[in-house]
Amino acid sequence: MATSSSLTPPPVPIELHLRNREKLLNSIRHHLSQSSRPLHGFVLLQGGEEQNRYDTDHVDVFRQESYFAYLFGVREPGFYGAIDIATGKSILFSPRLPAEYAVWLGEIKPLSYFKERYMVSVAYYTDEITKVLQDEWQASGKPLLFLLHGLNTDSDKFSKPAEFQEIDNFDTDLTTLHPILTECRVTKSDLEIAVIQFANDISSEAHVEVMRKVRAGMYEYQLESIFVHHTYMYGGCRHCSYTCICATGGNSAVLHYGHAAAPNDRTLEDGDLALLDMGAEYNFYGSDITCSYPVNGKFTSDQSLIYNAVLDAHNAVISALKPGVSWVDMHKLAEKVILDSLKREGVLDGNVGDMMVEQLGAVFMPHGLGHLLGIDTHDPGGYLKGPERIKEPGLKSLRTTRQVQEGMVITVEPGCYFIDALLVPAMGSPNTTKFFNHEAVGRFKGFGGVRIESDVLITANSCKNMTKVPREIGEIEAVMAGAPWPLDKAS
Ligand SMILES: [Mn+2]
Repeated sequence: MATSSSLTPPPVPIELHLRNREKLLNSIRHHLSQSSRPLHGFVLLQGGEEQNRYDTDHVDVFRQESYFAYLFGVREPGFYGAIDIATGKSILFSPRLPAEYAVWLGEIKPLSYFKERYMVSVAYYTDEITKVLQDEWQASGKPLLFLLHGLNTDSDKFSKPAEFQEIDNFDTDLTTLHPILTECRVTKSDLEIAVIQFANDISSEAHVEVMRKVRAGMYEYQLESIFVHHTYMYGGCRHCSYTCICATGGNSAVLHYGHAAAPNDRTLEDGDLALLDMGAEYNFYGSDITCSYPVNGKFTSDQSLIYNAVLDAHNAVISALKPGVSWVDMHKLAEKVILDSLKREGVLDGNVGDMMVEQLGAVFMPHGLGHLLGIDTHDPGGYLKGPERIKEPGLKSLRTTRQVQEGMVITVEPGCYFIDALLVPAMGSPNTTKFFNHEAVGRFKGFGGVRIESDVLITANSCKNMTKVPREIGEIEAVMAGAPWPLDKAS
């Protein structure tokens, strides 16, 4: 069967970013009037810069900074962008490129090109920022800049406020913009959802392609290669949303396997379970999908047991998700469904409520149930207001504790892993040893783990699963045996 695709990369209307700017403008104006502050000042963001590899002239492929991408959709490095809160005018500032750029890197585009391409009111050069903003300023005193400064609660790093020469000629506000702009990114517009859907469609198709080609004897990185090729070849996706995790055998219990020190380089063996967490990014917006299945295409009874425990948790959460539901409750629901299954199958023993009190769920699922998804894989806004992080195992790893709301895109990714570093202490602890059927748990030594991850859009009354991969064991085994996907239900 020749490799091909039913998909082509869709054109993305630049209105997407124009609407994002309008959303911010409305939010910030609303906030300023609520706090009885004047409706003027400039939102000023600095776009990303190209990065060299250490001291060399090797330049990594540039990917725009996410907040800047959200508001302006600019793919080139070195830009600044401003929004005039008084007038709503949007202004892009392009770097003034040297003449030799035309020799090495191609045509130097005129300002009119950027004005049209990015649908802004006007475009200037970055060395004109001070003059342009002073001329635009209608009020008295120094012009006011709203700069982006705030904590990313996933990375614990701070966004970098715009810097430029002569910034001393301005008043700056470092606290207002970040929470407002971040909150804008938490719910997605229809145009954003369409892009995330395409990233999901092409990534789902690529996962199926990997599923069809996986064989014992291959290297893990060959699965990564098939995925990346498919999403780039047929989806135009130059970037993945994150480093591909292609974990097989015992590696599937390493949550973020695939990094430079563990570069997806194990040889697949018959009888292995594969855990493949891969997602492509399209026009800045990402996807985040995990499939778990046996390398040889046939689930053993123990593999089925763990897989179905996780699938039941995944499906239970998706059935329960709707606006107003607490993400903490969803995490606990997933834990409970997994513990119920492990008890039913004789791996655990005792009362599941008591197990929950002792936080046994976090022994098998030490990560959070999922996270907001958008321009960043871990999209910001998880802890913007309301409750602080919970300190308990498992729950402390939650990337949000919010109630879900319509328009959020969030991943649902329960997992069940046999991680010695967690199991051994729990099986030895006086509080929890009684819950384990030690002999049954022993069967899972070196098993690794299962994760099932889908991207879900919260709708008015429920949710929609944007990920379209085989999930039932019967579907996976059929597709791995050569059946088309989606399965032809009629035949
Ligand atoms: Mn994820």
